[in-house]
Amino acid sequence: MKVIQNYIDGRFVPGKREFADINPANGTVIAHVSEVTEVQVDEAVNAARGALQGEWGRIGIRERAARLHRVADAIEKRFDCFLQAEIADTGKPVSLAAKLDIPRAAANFRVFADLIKMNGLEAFHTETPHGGNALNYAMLKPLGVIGIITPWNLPLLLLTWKVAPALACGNSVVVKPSEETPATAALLAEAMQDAGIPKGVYNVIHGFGPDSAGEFLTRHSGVNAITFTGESRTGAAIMKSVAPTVKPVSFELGGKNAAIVFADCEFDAAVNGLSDAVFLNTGQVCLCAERIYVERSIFDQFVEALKKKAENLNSGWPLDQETNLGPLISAQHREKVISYYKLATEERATLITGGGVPDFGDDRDNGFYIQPTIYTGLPESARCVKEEIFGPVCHIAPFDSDEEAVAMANDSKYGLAASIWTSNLKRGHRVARQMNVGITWVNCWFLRDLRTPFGGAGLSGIGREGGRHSLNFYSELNNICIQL
Ligand code: NAD
Ligand code: 6OD
Repeated sequence: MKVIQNYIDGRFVPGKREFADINPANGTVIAHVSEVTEVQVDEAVNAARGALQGEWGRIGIRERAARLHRVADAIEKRFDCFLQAEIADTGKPVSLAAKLDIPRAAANFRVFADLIKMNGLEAFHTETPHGGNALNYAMLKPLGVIGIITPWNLPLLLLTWKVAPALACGNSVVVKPSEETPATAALLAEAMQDAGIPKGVYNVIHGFGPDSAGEFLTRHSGVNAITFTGESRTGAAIMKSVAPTVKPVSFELGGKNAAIVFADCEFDAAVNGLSDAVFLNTGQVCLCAERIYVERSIFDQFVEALKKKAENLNSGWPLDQETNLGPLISAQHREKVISYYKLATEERATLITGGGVPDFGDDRDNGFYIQPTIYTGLPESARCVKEEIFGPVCHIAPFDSDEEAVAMANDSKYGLAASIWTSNLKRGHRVARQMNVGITWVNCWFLRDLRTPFGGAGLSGIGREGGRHSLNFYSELNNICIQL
C-alpha cells in the first residue's frame, strides 16, 4: 500500500511509525502516513533556514513571482491527480472539489505572485527638531521560517492560502497538514520541484497535534511565526506552546455563523444561497451558517423551503457528478455531530428533517455519511445554538425587528462570518455594519476576492490574512529613517 512520507530538504523520507489514511466515503484505508519524529522536525526547520541563505534568499521579487506562477502551472498540469487525492482523503463531491478546492489552490499562487510585485509601502518626509529634514520609508523583509498548520475541511485550499503568500514574501515554510488529509500537501511538494522552488523552501511534516508534529513545530525556536487554521481550542493550545519563543501568530479558528433573512429578500435566492451556506462540504466549512434568523412573516415558508432543499440533496458516491452531499471526515467527527443531534432532542428542539444516519444498503454504510438536519424551537441559550457543530445542520428561529435579529446574530463568542438577505440595500449596509464578525455577505455567501481581508473576531481568530494583510503578516517591517 502507498506510504505518504514527510518531505524534508527536497527529499521524501519515512518517519518513526505509520498511521492510516482513511477514505470517509467507505471507511477503507487508502494509504499509510509516516509520522515525523521530533529530530526530523528539527531537520525540516534547519533545511528551511538553510534555504533562506541559498538561492531562494538571493533571487529578486520578479523571479520569485515567476516561480510561484510555475507552481500554479504545475498544479494545473496535475489537476486530476490533486482532484483524485483530495476526494479520496475528504470524500467531498467531485463537483465541489473540481470547482473550488483545486482551482483555488492554483489561484492562491497566482494572486500572491502578482500582489507581491505590486506591493508598495509608505514613505514620509519628516521635519527634524532642528529644522532639518529626514526621509522615513519602510521596507518589508521575510520573517524567516513559517510554520503552517492546517485542518482537513479544505485541505489544499487552506494550505496554499498560507504557503503562497509566505513564499511570495521570501520565506521558507514547514507545513503540517491535518492527519486526516495528508495527500495533497505531499503532491504539492512534487509541484514545487517541477516549478524550480529550491530544496528546503517547502517542507512537509506529517503527524498529529499534541506531542507530535504540530507541537514539535509550534514550540521550535527556529520557527519565526505560526499560521494556523483549525479549532479555537487548538488555537489556545498553540498560544501556550509558542509563548516561550514569542512567535507572531495568525489564527483562523471556528465559527457559529448567523444568517439574517428579511421578509423583503428575494426568496428563492435566499433559500438557494442558504442551502449552500448550511450544507456545502457537508457543513464542514468554517463559514457555514448554523444559525438562521428569519423574519416571522416568512418563517414557516422559509423553513418548508429549506427542508425541501435538504431532502433533495444527493448523498451519493463522491465521484458521481450528481452527488452534492459527501460524508463527514471521520467516524470520530460523525460521533461528535450525532452527539449534537441527540443533544438537540434533549434540549427539546423541533426536528424539521434529518437527525440521523442514512442507510444505503451498500459500502457507503461503512463510511461516515449523515443526514442533513434542520431544527427549530430552541432557546437562544441552548448549547446547539451556541456551540460549533461543523456538520450539515442548522437551527432556524424567527425574529420580529431588525434590532432583535442583530442582537441574536451577535450573541456569540465567535465572530467569523454573517450573511444578510434583503432586497433593501440600505438595510443591508446598515445591518452589515452592526455585525461583530470578520466578514459579512449581503445576498451571497462564500464569495471570496483573495485580495480582501479574511479572519475572525472573538473566538474565531487573531489577525487577518488575504491580500496585503497576508503580505504584512508574512513580513518583517523595517522603518528606515535617513537624515537629509
Ligand atoms: P483542529 O484544530 O483539530 O486541527 C487543525 C490542525 O491542528 C491539524 O493539523 C491538527 O493536527 C493540528 N493540531 C491539533 N492540535 C494541535 C496542537 N496542540 N499543536 C499543534 N497543532 C495541533 O481542527 P480540525 O478539526 O482539523 O478542523 C475543523 C476546525 O477548523 C473547525 O473548528 C473549523 O471551524 C476550523 N476552521 C476554521 C477556518 C477559518 O478560516 N476560520 C477554516 C477551516 C476550519
Ligand atoms: O477562502 C478562504 O481563503 C478561506 N480561508 C476560507 C476558509 C474556509 C473555512 O473553512
